[in-house]
Amino acid sequence: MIFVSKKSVFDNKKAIRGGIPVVFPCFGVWELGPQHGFARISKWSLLEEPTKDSNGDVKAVFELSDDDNTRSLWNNKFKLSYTVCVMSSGLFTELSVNNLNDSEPFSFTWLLHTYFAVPDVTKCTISGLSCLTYKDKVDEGKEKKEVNDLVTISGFTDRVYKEASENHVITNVAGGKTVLLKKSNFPDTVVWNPWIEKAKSMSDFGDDEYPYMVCVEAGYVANSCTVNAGSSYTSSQTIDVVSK
Ligand code: TA6
Repeated sequence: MIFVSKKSVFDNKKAIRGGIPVVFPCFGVWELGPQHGFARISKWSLLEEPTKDSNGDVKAVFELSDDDNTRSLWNNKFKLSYTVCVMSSGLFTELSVNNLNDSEPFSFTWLLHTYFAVPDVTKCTISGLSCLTYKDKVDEGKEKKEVNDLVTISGFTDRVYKEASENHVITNVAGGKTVLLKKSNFPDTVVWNPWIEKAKSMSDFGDDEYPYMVCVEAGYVANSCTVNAGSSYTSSQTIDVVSK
């Protein structure tokens, strides 16, 4: 169900080209540091040993706290935790951030950059975006309105949909399954496929891989989220296989 490029790099420097990278504290180009922020290229610690419950579901919790590097880019004290539950029915992932500053609030954008594996991206449909306003990043960032009930991919696609539905049904995922992406506290949804030319320009992505993936990304990205000192914020998504 989850795509990882055969050319992905695993050097703890470049983001993995696949899986569900954590985008924090900034989605997109960041004037203070690397695109999509530092979280996805940082070394996280395992907060809790993975546990298996009576249903056979496995849960692991990872943690990332501020350090000299993060503070040199984004001068805030924080603790980020990333909970991953692998269940027989699907996958639950949750992000929680604590503002550990003495008094200063901080603002951020964040997103789960989910790469879905698909047999043919042109045969996928994505619900829950109809009539929404989106930023079309392949057309000078113009604001457009989604006129289709179901979004399909037939070329280079990079759209930030604002105030999207909490539920997206994605068809033709991994062997033709239908999955339900349920979001909580992720108001926006990004849809991305690099298509032919962009795929060729990415050293960590095979030229022939674009038909076999689609990113449908739960995010809080159109506006920033502000958390006061001593407070926290949590967002999550669940991916359930709804039909084989
Ligand atoms: O989520 C879509 C996007 O923002 C695209 O603009 C594209 O840049 C993609 O993320 C991948 O970004 P990356 O920095 O991982 O190459």
